[in-house]
Amino acid sequence: MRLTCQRGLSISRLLKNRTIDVKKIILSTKYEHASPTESPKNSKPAESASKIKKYTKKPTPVWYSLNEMYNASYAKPTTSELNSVNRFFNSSKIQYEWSAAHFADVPGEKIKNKLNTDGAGNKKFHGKTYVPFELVNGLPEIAFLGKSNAGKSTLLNSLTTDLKQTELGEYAKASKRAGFTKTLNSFNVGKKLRIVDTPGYGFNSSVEQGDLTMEYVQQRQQLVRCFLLISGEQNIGKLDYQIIEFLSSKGIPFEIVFTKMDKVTNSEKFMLSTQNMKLSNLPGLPGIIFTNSVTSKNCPKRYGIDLLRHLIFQCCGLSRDSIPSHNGNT
Ligand SMILES: Nc1nc2c(ncn2[C@@H]2O[C@H](COP(=O)(O)OP(=O)(O)OP(=O)(O)O)[C@@H](O)[C@H]2O)c(=O)[nH]1
Ligand SMILES: [Mg+2]
Repeated sequence: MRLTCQRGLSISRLLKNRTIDVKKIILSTKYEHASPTESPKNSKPAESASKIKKYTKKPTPVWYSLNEMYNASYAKPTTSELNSVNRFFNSSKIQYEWSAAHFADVPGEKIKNKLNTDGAGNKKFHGKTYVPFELVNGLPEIAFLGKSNAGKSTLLNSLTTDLKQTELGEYAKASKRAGFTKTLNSFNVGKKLRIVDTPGYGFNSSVEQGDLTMEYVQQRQQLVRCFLLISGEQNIGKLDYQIIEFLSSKGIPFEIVFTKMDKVTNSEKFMLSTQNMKLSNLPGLPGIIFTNSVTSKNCPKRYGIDLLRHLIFQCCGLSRDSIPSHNGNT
């Protein structure tokens, strides 16, 4: 039976007996192999090799089927829904807005504190608090969390770059050097939502950066969902499990995104190893999306980005008719 449920709801009932038989699915997956001799229907046998190449269908990587497998509890987005969200992201103006090394530096937070408390830190106002709209500008925010070098900044660029392009925009600064992003960095997407890039945890990170991110995810009212990024090349690690535990214990909703799937050389092995991670039994039943932001011979397109865009839309409460705004605040 196919179960369809709303995101973010506690559905512990569903967690029981929710196992995925990866082996069975791998065996039943119909792989699309692009054969060099493959020719289109009605093509003439004498066609040149270069012409045949033009018609050759690009192979879909085997790991892509994981997207359907792990999100079977949710309604699969239709092609038209994916087209709508793609249109939104492709036509949105992306604007870098702010960086913050301390949570108090996040726009709206300092003034909220000042207006809310007297000098001794006691609550000054009870009930409704006045915070200037232009400082808070209540757009929904999503945050990218993950180990340093997991691909957070790159995924932000990938999401905001037209899928027809292989060269990514450079809104967020990415680097081969782990621990490159040191602050929270916010990007406005079409004046409808914000994506906040965070400093990675683990190698080359600092306690202060970790505290900053934790403070942000616990206190920021505008934050509607965290996205935990995990490199497919490295797979899920101890630190990732700690973050999952932390988010779950605080009741902070999150989704999981595997990045760098183009670097996974043995898809079958990867798929079998994800089965042991019990990802489908995680509290809150997060969506699990598998993506690549860099293209290669084995991954000629950026896969999973449209699914992630659709998930972000759902988390931000945006309808498929949402269009980017080019003036004003909304
Ligand atoms: N092959 C491949 N490389 C990727 C992908 N995503 C990111 N990278 C590379 O991984 C490296 C790290 O990417 P970043 O986006 O800077 O990683 P980050 O998580 O922001 O890292 P910190 O800022 O250090 O926390 C860069 O060299 C990227 O080009 C991907 O999907 N495929
Ligand atoms: Mg970064």
